[in-house]
Amino acid sequence: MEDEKKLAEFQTRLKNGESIEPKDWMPERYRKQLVRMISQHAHSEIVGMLPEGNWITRAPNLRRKMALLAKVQDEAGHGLYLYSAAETLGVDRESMINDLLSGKAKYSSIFNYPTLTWADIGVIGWLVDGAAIVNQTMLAKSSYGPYSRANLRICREENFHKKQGYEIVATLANGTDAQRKMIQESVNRWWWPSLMMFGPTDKDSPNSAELTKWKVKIHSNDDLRQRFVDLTVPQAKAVNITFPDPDLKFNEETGHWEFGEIDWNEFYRVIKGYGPMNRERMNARKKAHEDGRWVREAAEAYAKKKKVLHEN
Ligand code: FAQ
Repeated sequence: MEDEKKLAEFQTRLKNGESIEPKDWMPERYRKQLVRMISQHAHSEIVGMLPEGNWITRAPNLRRKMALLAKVQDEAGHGLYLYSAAETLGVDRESMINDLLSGKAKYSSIFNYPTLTWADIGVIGWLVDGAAIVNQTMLAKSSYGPYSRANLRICREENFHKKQGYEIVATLANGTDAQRKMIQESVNRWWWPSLMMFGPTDKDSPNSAELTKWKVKIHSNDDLRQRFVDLTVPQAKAVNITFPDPDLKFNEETGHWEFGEIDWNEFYRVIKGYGPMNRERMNARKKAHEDGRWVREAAEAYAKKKKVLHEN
């Protein structure tokens, strides 16, 4: 009876657009879903440093190198805001990281593709950060306070990331024949995986109904994907880039760009761990975690010593 009353109050708060804060009562499923989603989002930011980090030493000039370094560091910061947001739900960071390293927790499919040329750095900023902004602008309005505030800040930084990416794309697209070829080839590889970032179609998305009910998601996977396509096609046209989709066409009646069928077999293969770079990404994270062990141990020993001194 008590819980039913609390649940009704909780639903009224959501209906009134109130934000839920860490010490407020919340249904266990709400807490669980948020921990799953926020921790996966945090892991994505951290693993997402790897494909671009791969090009820091090979950036074509100092200006590009400074921007890329700043971007990759921002992604680390996003991971940290998000782990902190998840910790407010009573889960500790070590267990979240163990879940990532054991393969129990997911991270975004997009980071399991390789960065083969410098053009990929432009395309990641433009398409991957572009897709992330569409998704995270919605999440900045989600019902859980710490998660919505983290996304607000993340989106401000992702906007800079997108601009630096699009500037690289525009420069290459207006460059030599070889540069134009390189950028188009990169877009051809990243377009479909970028569309997969929004998750399965609405009819195949098991978590959406619950997340929508709790106002964590405000728009569906398909609606956000469509919004991304509508925003991105004119940006491609402005720099004479095409997308590898013969079915892409503007529907005058709906005002939307229609697009072809996504290869869902590829999506499920990648999220099950069999994408082109899953193994490399996990090995790199495991090594980084192992290399940082001494820092964690030193910090723990320091905290313990401080506690003993304080108690005496
Ligand atoms: N990749 O029922 P749904 C970034 C999983 S940040 C891998 O629809 P949901 C910034 C899903 O987890 C990018 N797995 O799930 C950056 C679920 O599995 P589970 C990350 C995916 O939660 C830029 C199952 O499929 N952003 O890029 C994917 O309602 C550049 C069924 O799916 C976020 O994480 C996928 N693409 O919707 C960083 C945003 N899609 O857990 C560095 C927060 C679905 O039941 C460089 N997350 N799955 O075993 C979300 O908005 C949602 O969680 C979705 C999935 C939309 C990702």
